[in-house]
Amino acid sequence: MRQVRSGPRPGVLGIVAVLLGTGLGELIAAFLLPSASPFAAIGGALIDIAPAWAKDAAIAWFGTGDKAALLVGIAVVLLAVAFGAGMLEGRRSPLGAVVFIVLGVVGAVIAVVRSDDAVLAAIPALVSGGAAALAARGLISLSEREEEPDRRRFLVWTAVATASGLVALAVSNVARGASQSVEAIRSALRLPKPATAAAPVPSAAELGIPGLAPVVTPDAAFYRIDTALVVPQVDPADWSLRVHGMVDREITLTWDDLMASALHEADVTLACVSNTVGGDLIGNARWLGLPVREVLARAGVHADADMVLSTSIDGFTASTPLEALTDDRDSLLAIGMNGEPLPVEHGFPVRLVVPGLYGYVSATKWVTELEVTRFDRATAYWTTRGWSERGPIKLQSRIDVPRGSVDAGETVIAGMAWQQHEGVHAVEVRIDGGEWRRATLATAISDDTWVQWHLEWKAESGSHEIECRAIGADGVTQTDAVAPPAPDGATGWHRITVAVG
Ligand SMILES: Nc1nc2c(c(=O)[nH]1)N[C@H]1C(S)=C(S)[C@@H](COP(=O)(O)O)O[C@H]1N2
Ligand SMILES: [Mo]
Repeated sequence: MRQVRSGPRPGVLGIVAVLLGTGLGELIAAFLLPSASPFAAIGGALIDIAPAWAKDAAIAWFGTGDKAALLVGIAVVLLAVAFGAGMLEGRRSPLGAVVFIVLGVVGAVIAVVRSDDAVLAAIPALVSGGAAALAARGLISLSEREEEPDRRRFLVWTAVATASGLVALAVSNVARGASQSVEAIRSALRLPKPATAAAPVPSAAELGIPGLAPVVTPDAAFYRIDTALVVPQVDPADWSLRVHGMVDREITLTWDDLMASALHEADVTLACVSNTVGGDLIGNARWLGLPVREVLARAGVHADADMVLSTSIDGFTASTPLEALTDDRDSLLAIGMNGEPLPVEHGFPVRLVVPGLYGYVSATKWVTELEVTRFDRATAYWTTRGWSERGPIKLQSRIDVPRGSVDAGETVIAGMAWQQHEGVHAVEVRIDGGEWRRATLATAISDDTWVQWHLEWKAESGSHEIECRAIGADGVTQTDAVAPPAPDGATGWHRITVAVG
C-alpha cells in the first residue's frame, strides 16, 4: 500500500492539471472554432439557464461589465473544483481524474448543444478534460514517490505542465485577438450612400447642456445588451439571411445583395426593456439599412402569419409582431450606425432595428434568419423566459441634470423623454411636490427618437426633490404607477434629490 500523504499538495496539482487542460482546450478552440471555447460554452450556458431575476440583478450590479464578472466567477469555481478533485485523486485514485473527465464531457455537451457545428464543438472541452485527468493522475502519483530521480522528474513535469498551460492560455488569447480580423474587415468597409437619406439632425434638437445626454449617441457610448459572452465575429462575405416559414418563396440575401440594394436611412432610438426609471439602457443612432418590409414583400408573406422570429448567429431569437415589420415605419435590416458599419458588438454585419419596440422583441444583432410564423406557434429567447410577448416601448422621461448638488441661484433642469413611434407632446416638472410646470422641448428629430427638454430653475438652498413626467403625442400623461422592468418595461416618474448649496 502507498502511504497516503496529507497536506494540500494534491489539490495544488489538481489546479496545475486544470491549468494545462483549460489552456489546451482554449488553444484548440481559438484556432478551430472560437465559439466552442470550453470557458465560453460553460459561461454561455450559465447565462441561458440563469433565472431572469439573476440576469436582471447582474445587469443592475455590473451594467455591461457583467460578463467579465461572470468569467471571473467561472474561473474561481473551476479552480475550487480542481483543488477538490486533486485532493480526491490523492486519496482515492482515479476518482479525481474521473471528475476531470466528467467536467470535460459536460463542457463538450454544452458546447455541442450551443453550437451549429456539432462534432467539432465537442473537441476542445474533451481535450481539456482528458488532459487535466492525465496530468492530475500522472503528477499526483509521481509526487507520492520518494526516490530522488522521481522527485526530480516530478518537479520538472509540474513545471512543464504549469508553463504549458500558461503559454497555451496566452497564445489562445492572442489568437482570439487575431480573429479581430473581422474588425479589420469592418474598418476597411465603405458603406454605400443611402438611396433615401435622412434629413440632417436639426440643430435645435441638441440643446448642448453639459451633463445632458447628447441627442445622437456616439457608437462608443451606446449601451450594449446581449447574451453573447464572446462577441460573434461574422465576416460579411460569409453572412447570409434566410427568409422562410409562412412565405410564398424562400429567399436568401447575401451581403452583396444588401450593398447593391436601395438603402434607407433613419433616426431610431433603441431602448432595453430592462431599463429602470431614470436608467441609461437607451440610445439614439442614425441607422442605414434595407427596409424589412421590402425583404418580406419579396418573399411573399402568407395572410395568416402574425409574427417574424429573427435568429442571430449566436442562437438568440426575437419575436416581432409582423405588422411592425410591414407597416410604413422604418424597420431596417441595418448595416450602418451613425455613418459607419455597425460596430461588431452592435451586430456587425447586419442587425434588425424596429422603431417603437423594446430590443428584446426586435433588435436582433448578427441576424441570419427571419422565419415568418405565428405567435401561437413559436416563442423567442426572452418570451420563453417570462417576458411579455409584445414589447411596445412605454412613455418615459428622465432627469439628467442637475445631478447630486448645484449652487443656489439660476440653474437648469434638463433631461430626455421618449415614446418611440408615438412621439412626445410635452414634459412637465415639479419641485418638492409643487405645481407641475411645462418644460421646453427641444426639436424632436422624429417620433421614432427621444427628445431633449429643459426648464430654468431658481434653486434655493436646501435639499429639493425634482420629478418629471411626459405627455405623449396622444395626450396621455406618463403614469406614476411604479412597475419593475419585468415583464414588459418599467413605469413610474423619475424622481431625484438635489442638494442646493
Ligand atoms: N444576438 C442578440 N441580439 C440582441 C440581443 C441578444 O442578446 N443577442 N439582445 C437584444 C436586446 S435585449 C437589446 S435591448 C438590444 C440592444 O442592442 P445594443 O446592444 O446594440 O444596444 O439588442 C437586442 N439584440
Ligand atoms: Mo434589452
